[in-house]
Amino acid sequence: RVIYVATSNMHKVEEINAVLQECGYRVEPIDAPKLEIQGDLKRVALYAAATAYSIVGKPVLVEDAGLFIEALRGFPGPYSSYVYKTIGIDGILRLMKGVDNRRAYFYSVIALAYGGGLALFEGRCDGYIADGPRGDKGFGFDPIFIPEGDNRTFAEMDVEEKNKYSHRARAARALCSWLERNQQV
Ligand code: ITT
Ligand code: NA
Repeated sequence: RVIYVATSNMHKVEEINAVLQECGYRVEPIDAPKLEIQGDLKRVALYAAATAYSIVGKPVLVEDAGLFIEALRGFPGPYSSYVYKTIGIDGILRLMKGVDNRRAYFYSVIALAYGGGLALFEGRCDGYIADGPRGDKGFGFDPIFIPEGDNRTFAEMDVEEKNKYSHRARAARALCSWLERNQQV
């Protein structure tokens, strides 16, 4: 069974599919506009999913995520996409220079729009900002994020390993168990 996903990020598609195959679904990217409004992740995802559903008329999901750094009071948070494209990993490392508290978390919301309405799923992964970038897998801030319980960065892990910890995999697992109980999607 197929659920569409409004995203331009193929890493997300791969990560979500690795989880959804366990409940007999897969996502397929469509190029419905995921309006790049920024702000509260839940509201952005719900709004984008509803908009995409009004265009495609079939079950569609939107995943929105961000990196929240404790010492920076949650920055870049909902602005992660913009911050990644502007100051990037180097900029974050500069802001964190000499900062002892390296605690951070990734947070993901998945909004699903279907004939029955909207559903929302969340996942969180706690961890630390590395002292420098390591690894070349994954995307975004993966080279500087170390999940709790490991000492490698996400960029040093394969998709299956990252999915043991990641915010997105946790949200996708919540979606999976919901799908198993809601066969109308
Ligand atoms: P969409 O097309 O789905 O919007 P995106 O890459 O812009 O893809 P988001 O807006 O959800 O994704 O994510 C905002 C930023 O947060 C993203 O550009 C990354 O820099 C960062 N990010 C989110 N999830 C991440 C992950 O699993 N690993 C590393 N960085 C991540
Ligand atoms: Na985005």
